[in-house]
Amino acid sequence: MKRVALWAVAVSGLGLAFFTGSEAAGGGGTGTVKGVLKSPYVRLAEGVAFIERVDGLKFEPPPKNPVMDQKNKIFTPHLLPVLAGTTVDFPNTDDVRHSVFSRPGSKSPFNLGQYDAGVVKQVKFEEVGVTHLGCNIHSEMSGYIVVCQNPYFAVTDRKGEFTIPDVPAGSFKLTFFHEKIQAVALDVTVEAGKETSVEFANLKRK
Ligand SMILES: [Cu+2]
Repeated sequence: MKRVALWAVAVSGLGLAFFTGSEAAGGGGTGTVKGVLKSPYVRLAEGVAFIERVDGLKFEPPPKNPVMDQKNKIFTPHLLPVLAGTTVDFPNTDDVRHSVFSRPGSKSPFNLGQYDAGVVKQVKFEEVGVTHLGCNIHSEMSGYIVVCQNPYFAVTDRKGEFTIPDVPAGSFKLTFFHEKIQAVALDVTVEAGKETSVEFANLKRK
């Protein structure tokens, strides 16, 4: 009888990763990637660090839609990373109308039109890449949706630090998105039960 390993692991509450087959990356256990973006711009806005691509695994969007709120005329959170295939809720919790759209150059173009307080609109993000949000009524509103190929991503804190847990053992490209910093990629090797430390240094402003 051919033995096929099949199990599911919760990934940071973001969804499920299904590891299939003995040769899949999941067969080797998981480790943690811890790192930092060394740049003064991390204090101005958060970024997101993510593994570019993980092959051999199937990822399911989270059962509960992540939320990009509009509150006090601010996109909240300012930056939302999601797994490809995820539907994002865009509630309007202000008492004024908003008109959310994707700015030029966005990977997933859309325009929700004007809508009232209390209304929730939805957008499904299929394409891997960055979408820059704007509002046609409040030009100062700005936010980002970063769509990733896999659920191994983490938002940076005010020091630029991030932790990506439960990454399958293997070798990957680790990169990031930050609105003010030019992206670069690093090679990382993740070992089961271990923590891999990375540092993005000598970063340039966009
Ligand atoms: Cu608005």
